[in-house]
Order: sequence, then structure tokens, then C-alpha cells
Amino acid sequence: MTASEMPHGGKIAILGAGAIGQLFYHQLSAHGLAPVLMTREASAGSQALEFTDLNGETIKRQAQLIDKSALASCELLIVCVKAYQVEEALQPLLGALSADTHILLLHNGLGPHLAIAPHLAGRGLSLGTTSQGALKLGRWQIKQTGAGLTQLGHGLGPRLTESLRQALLEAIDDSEWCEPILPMLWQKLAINIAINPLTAINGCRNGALIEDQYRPTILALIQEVLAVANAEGIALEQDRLTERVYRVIQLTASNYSSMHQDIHHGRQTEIEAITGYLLSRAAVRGIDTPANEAIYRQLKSLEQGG
Ligand code: KPL
Repeated sequence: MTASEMPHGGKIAILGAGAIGQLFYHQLSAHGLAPVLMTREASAGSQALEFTDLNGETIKRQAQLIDKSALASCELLIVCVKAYQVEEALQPLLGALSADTHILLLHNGLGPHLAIAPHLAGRGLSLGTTSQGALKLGRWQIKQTGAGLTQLGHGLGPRLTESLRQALLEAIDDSEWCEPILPMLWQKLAINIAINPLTAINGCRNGALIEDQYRPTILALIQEVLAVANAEGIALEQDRLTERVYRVIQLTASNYSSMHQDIHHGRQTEIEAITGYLLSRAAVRGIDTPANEAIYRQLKSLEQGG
């Protein structure tokens, strides 16, 4: 069977070939969905990829890289770039998509969907989050570093077709469709707010946050998320959220968080879509968030080389 003869063959494009984009590429490919990849820098053609799964088994695949001109036939565009790149990466492509291409945003943090919404021109938008861990070993070589839940759900406009929805849920390990999705995204936001900046500032793995010295800060950060989320009409429960944060710390104990990795490699972080999003919503709601403000300032100074 050629890619175009497979169900959805060539119809799912993944924008962004970082660790998570490549991880989804491999998971969808393993289920015969024949996705294609699009990146800003690589031109159209064939590209050898290498993937090491959680059992240490290495699988090689030949990926089809596409450029903008191939987007017209795409039914679903999965956007796997960093939160701060979403608007810039997606806006110039919207005109090349068909009127009914569905878009799925998968990134840490919240906010880009609000910027994208006015430009969808009637296209459907789904939102998602994943706690799966992956590490780039080379430009086209990744290793899965942790299993984790992937939650997807409807955002705006026309819904993702049932057949694409089923295909995604079957292909992505431990994934679920959530309605409404926003409370799940807020939960993940809380996890990233509690873990990511602290690991970057203290230069530690996620697991180090289990130590008692970090507990008062983590609890204060979570408390402020709860206050802002509740003001936004998202009901989160303190004990369950705290328990979830600590479960993720344990499950990903040996990982360096994405923000730690960004700081370590001198890259821009996702702080604006994580703590920054909370602070912007807190300002709108008139809620004090001193713990998050302090962490935000420290992280920004670190990001600027301070
Ligand atoms: O999402 C993550 C990240 O690093 O961005 C967690 C869940 C904290 C895992 O490291």
C-alpha cells in the first residue's frame, strides 16, 4: 500500500519536528496513518528518522517532508511548535490550507489559541496537551523518555471528524478525548507552573522537587493557580491538583523539564505561555499572585543570561 492509499495517508501533517513533533510522527506512523512532516528550515523531500522507544528498541523510518504547497490536501494539521512560535509559524500557512482543514494545537501553556482564533476563517480548532517525554538526540533522532497522558478536545468551530478523532486516539498511547478540554489544559498549566520554572531556576531534575525545601513554594504556586482558574470559571480542586503535581514529579523524576532544557541550551523558554499566562489572567481578574510573580522575574532574568 502506498501512503496515499492508506486511511488518512498524507492527510495528517505535523508542523514542527522537535522532540514532541517527531514522537507523534512515529506514533501515528506505527498505526499506518502515514503522516507528513513540515518544518521551517527543511525543504520538501525524504528524511531518515530514528526513534528509540521506552523499551530501548530503535526504529528507523523514512519521513516525507512537505512544504507549504502540499498543505492544500491536508485534513488535519497538528501544530507541535513551542507556544511562543505558534502564531508566527501558523499565520503564514493559513492561506495555503483548505477551508476545512482542522487544526490541533499541542504545546505547553495557554494563550496561543486566543491569538489564532480570529484568523481561523471558519476552520475547526482542537486543543491538546501531552505529558509524554521525548528527548532529541540529534536533528532527526529522538528517544522517548517517559510515558504520559495525552488529552485532546474540541476548541472552536467545526469539530474534528469522528474518523480522525478515533485514528488519533488509537495511535497515541494513553490518550483520551476530553470535553470540555479547558479544565485539563489548566491542570497541565498548573503542573508546568509548579515544576518547570523551579527546575530551571534551581538547575535540577524534576525529581529533586520532592524535597521538603520546595514544598512551601510549590503549594503557594498551586494556590494562586487555583484562585485564578476559579475566577475564570474553571473549577480545580486543591488536594487533587497538589496530588497530581507530586505524581508528575515522581513519574518524571529523572527528566529535565523542557524549561530546564531551554535554559541549559540558551533557548527562549515557554514562560510567557505558562507563568506569564497566569499573571495576565490574574491581572484581568484583579488577583494577587506574588509567588508566581517572583518566580517569573527570576526566570526572566535567567533567560536573559542573568
Ligand atoms: O511538561 C513537562 C515539561 O517538562 O514541559 C513536564 C510534565 C513537567 C515533564 O517534564
